[in-house]
Amino acid sequence: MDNSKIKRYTVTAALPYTNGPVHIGHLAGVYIPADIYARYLRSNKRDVKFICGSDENGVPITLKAKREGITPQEVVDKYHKIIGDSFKEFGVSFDIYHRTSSQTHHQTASDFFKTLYDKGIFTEEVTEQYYDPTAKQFLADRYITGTCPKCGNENAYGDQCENCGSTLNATDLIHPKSTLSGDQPILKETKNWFLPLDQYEERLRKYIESHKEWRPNVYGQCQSWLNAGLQPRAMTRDLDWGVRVPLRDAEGKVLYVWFDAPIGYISATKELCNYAKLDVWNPKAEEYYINNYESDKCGWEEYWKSDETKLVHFIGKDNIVFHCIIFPAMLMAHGDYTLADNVPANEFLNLEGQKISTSKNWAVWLNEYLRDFEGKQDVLRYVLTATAPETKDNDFTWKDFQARNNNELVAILGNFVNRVVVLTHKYFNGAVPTCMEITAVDQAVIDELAGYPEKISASIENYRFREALSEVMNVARLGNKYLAETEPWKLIKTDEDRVRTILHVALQIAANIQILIEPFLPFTAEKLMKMLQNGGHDWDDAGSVALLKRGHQIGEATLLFEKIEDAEIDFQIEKLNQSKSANAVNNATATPAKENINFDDFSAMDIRVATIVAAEKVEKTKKLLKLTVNTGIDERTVVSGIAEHYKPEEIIGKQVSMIVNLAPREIKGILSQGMILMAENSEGKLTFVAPVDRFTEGSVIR
Ligand code: B3M
Ligand code: ZN
Repeated sequence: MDNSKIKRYTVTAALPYTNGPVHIGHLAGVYIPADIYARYLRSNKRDVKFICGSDENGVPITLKAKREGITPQEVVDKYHKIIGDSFKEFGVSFDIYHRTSSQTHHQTASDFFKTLYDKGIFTEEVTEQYYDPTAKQFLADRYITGTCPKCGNENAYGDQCENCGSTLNATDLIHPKSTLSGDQPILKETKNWFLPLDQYEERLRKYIESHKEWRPNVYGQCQSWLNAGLQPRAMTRDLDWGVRVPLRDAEGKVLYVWFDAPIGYISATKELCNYAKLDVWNPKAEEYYINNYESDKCGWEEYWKSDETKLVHFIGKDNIVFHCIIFPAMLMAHGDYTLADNVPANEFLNLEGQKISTSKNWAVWLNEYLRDFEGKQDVLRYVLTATAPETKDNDFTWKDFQARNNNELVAILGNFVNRVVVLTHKYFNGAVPTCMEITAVDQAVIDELAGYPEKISASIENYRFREALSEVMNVARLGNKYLAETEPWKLIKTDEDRVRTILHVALQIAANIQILIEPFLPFTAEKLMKMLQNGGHDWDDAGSVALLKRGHQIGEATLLFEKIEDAEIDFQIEKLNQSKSANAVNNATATPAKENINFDDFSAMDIRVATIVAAEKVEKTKKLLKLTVNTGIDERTVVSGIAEHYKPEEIIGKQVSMIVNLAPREIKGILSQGMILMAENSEGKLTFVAPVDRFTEGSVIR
């Protein structure tokens, strides 16, 4: 977009699903880069609205509620607060953190849908969907389990088998079961409204192709969607949680969560501008919304419907299609709206070499981080920006976190600022000394400094935040190099005037860092502001060496960063290892597999179907039963350790599997000739392994 045309910016960050807290992957992928961008724009005195909120509709919320035995509203209330607090604590500077369960949102989304409906955009389609007659409701894919047709996993979901990774349709499942009642669901016809994406394909292609500057991962994904051909997609769902479909014949239907969620950006902007206020909200009313808007303080429409507005969506890579294809198609269909100028989607952040997983607790949760590293928000912001997954998946490791803190933040940035402030106090009682005579060395530093703001701006405006941050660190490196070369601590005895100039220049470098680091490390910028007693500067002032006037009194030296010790890192690694072993217990209750054997080893075992014909307790033992077994070959005695699980009279007549060629052993004076096979679970419970149907004794098992 032509920069001279831009009057204002609408910057959005993906609305997090409100079914759990946020972790470092969210922060690195979306919220830190978005915050850097918004802060940078503000520092440049640009008009910006930085928009976010909770995504509170959709099936994941209702599932979470079911699992926890609370209502969906309780789920979203809980996590809206937790997530909102985390963002605040990490200095993510949204102008509004809204929520899609709000009245303004329901109204806006409903209104949007109705506009499209009235324009005749949607196609109506009747399809057959699974329905639970007991629970009296249609079943979202995640509410159906059954046997995977591909791998036979009995606990596959209606949309996916987690065992073999196949994407499924609910109707593919063998023996489908409703998770609500446990009953087999029936197929029932239902009507839904579809957005004919295929009709927007050409316009979308033009739109995408006019943005060749987008990140290759984003551009490439859009191309592959378009090349595969777009299909109509249902914009309504049979569900009882979400924004109700504002039509008379749509009882029990809500808007598809990916229809309403991006509209959440718009409703948040409205809320921010104090726009939509309804007198009454009566979902039972014939009309679901009444245009009774009160005021529009900041003019929300300017932020969405003007070609002088630059709209930028910050998202993770799994949301690309929704922001680059579906939402733009919705906006095109509506007609009045501006399309995004860029969608800088990040790839994923892994943790210690593994995919972050909420369910496996393989994550660094923001609330836990703050408990363990109190006041160290900027350390995490720094590390997550320095290792941001901008072009490919990246890995967060605790060792790297420690190294970047100790070797970069402490040793480069903190060290430079500390030295300058301490020396100024020591030699000049904390007053900015006068700049005396500028030497060639000073001039070279001043010139280099002057070039940084533009370089950093260019990186930020092109969404290369890692690069931008490393340039800011180069300013601190420049400062350190300058001090090392000029050695004011040596000169002070012989040439005080020279020291005045050096510290004057060095203090200006520190004041520049304060401005340039603010979008990235706002807490550090704040500390610097106090230390230098330097307020009121913004991006335009950076590059200058006249930020701190001579005689200006600076504040006390405080440490910007402190070393992180091995013990703190070991503790974090240990914590992760614990979730790893907890997962091993929870997920795979089975003991690990034994080493492979060859087929001969297996076929050496003679396993047969046998029937227990008599059973009695072995005296003076708790665990043993003496069994008489018909093996088909003979009748023989076997001593078996099952007395705590079965009474002798219970098992007479039972069929079992038995190894008949195991060398006989004497147990408690009884010769045991063979072994009965038992299955044992992780709690030590035993059960017989038997043929499913009654079978002839002596039948070979192989
Ligand atoms: N809540 C998906 C996610 O958290 C979704 C983003 C909505 S943005 C409009 O990945
Ligand atoms: Zn499968």
